[in-house]
Order: sequence, then structure tokens, then C-alpha cells
Amino acid sequence: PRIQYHDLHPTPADFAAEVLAGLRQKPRCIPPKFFYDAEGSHLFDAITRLPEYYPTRTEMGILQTYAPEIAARVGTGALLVEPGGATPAKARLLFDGLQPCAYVPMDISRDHLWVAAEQVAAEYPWLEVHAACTDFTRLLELPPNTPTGVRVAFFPGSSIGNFTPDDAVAFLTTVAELVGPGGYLLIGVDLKKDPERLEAAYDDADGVTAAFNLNLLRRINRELGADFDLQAWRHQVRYNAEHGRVEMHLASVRPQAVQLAGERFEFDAGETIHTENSYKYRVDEFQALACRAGFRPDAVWLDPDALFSVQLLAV
Ligand code: AVI
Repeated sequence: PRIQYHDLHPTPADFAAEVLAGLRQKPRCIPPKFFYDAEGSHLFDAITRLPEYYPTRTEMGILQTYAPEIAARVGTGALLVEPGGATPAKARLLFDGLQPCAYVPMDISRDHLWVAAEQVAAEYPWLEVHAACTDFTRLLELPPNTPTGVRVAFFPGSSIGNFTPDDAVAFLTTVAELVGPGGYLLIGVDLKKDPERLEAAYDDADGVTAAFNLNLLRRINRELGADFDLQAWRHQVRYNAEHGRVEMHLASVRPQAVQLAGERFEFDAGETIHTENSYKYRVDEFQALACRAGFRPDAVWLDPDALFSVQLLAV
């Protein structure tokens, strides 16, 4: 298999420092990137298969249906770059139609990235794979010897929804620079819809998303030696219409104190730790945001129920 590995040795996030900083704030918050330890990644995988969590299967359906149209617009022989490409199940749907000159998955998680690169290379023997272990801040450094072609960035999963709109613009600006004039971004964006449907997607009947959220406290206890009582916290989901986002919180069921790294944190009954935002857009809202980053809308594909969008943006 034709694989090249490129390790930029990304600096791991400082879990302790970021958790302490977030808990010292009011309202309290912890960044969602810390959900994904081994158990959290496993739970997220289970979330993507839940009946209530429509985004994954809906997006895959759109990609499958419209792969030939996508290929017709961007052309064959492009360089396909996937920031966060350690789970290439979705990119796979594009390879046959796009016939990219190379696939460049980029991810901070070295082990997942290496495994994914090997699987892709084994499955698509004609495809050159250049796996780059790096964080989002260094997207512009492509691995050496990467073939040239029209650059297409692929950012599925509505991961863009976990950025604030301003951070999304900053990230998309870097992506626009990465693909350059003549390049494209193919991005999955979850759409605004009935709040009940949105809240159910983040508060499933089997409690998988609740376990995913609460696993963060388990991880803090295990890795940072805190003493969160897991029975005293509840998963809480609300659609914030003003900001157009689903919020996940962990709510304290009673007044309590938690010890972490020699510091004592007191929580009132009902007080929450805000753990995630998942922004939802109308198609025109997202296009306006992408325009601020230097893109122009090229095409949009939706599922029949208009739950989710796959958008092609050009530089
Ligand atoms: C990864 N990200 C796009 C998911 C989302 O829908 O915002 C994370 C997630 N959180 C709870 N369920 C799924």
C-alpha cells in the first residue's frame, strides 16, 4: 500500500489546566474536545447509530446519493484533504467517484490516524495516502511529496457545529487558505429544525448521550484525581433558540463540593457545567458565515426531509 506518515508532533492539550480554568469560571464550562478518551470515543460511536441521532446516517445517505454529482462538480484527480480524518467512513463514499490523486487525513490522534490510513490504503490499492498527525492550527503544512491537484478539503459530521460562529470563521479561513484559489470545501452542516427533534438527538431514550456526557466527570476523577460523585450529576440538554445551538450541560442535583488538584469547588443545586455547543444553521446562514471566511457557495445537497446539508464551497 502507498502510505506516507508525517508526524508534526502536536502538543497534547493540558487537560488539568483547561478543566481547572473552566471550573473557576461562572458559568462553568469544560471544552468538548475532552469527551474523547477511549470510553468517550466508544460512546460517541454508539451515539452515531442511535435512532434519535439522525446526523450520521443522514449525511452518509446524502454523500452516497450525490457522490457522482459532487465528483462532477469538483472533477477527478483532486487532492482530498480531511482535517480530523481519523475515521474515514465518510471519505470512503467519495473515493470511487472522485478518484483523488491522494488522500490526506490529518488528525491529532496518532494511533487512530495510523490505523485508519492503513485500512484505507489496503482497501483502495490505487490511492496514495499521506497521513499527517497534526492539530488544526497547522493545517497549512501538508506532508512533503504530496502530489498536486485541485485541493478539496472535506469536513463532515457537522463538527463545525461544535465551534462558536467566530471560531468557525477563523477555522474556515485557514481551510480557504489551505485549498487556495480553485479549491473547494465539502462540509457537512446540521440544519435548524424543530427543537424537540434536536433535543431528542442529544438526549436519547437509552441514555447513551447521558453516559457520554457524564464520562467526562469519570475521566476527570480518573486522570486528575477529582472526587465527583457521579450519582449527583445529571445530563441536561437545551436548545438555545437565541444562539441557534443545542447545549449540553452537567447539572448538580444538590449543593455539593468537589476536590480537584487541591482546590475546592462548590456547586449550588441546579448549577451546571456547560460541556458542549452544537450550532445549527439554515443553509443561507451557513453560506453567509462561509463567505466571511473567503468562500463562495457552489452547491448544496440535502436529504428529503431537509434535516442535514452537505455544502460545496469554492474559493
Ligand atoms: C462531534 N459532534 C459533531 C457531535 C455533535 O452532534 O455536536 C458531538 C455530539 N455530542 C452529543 N452527541 C453528539
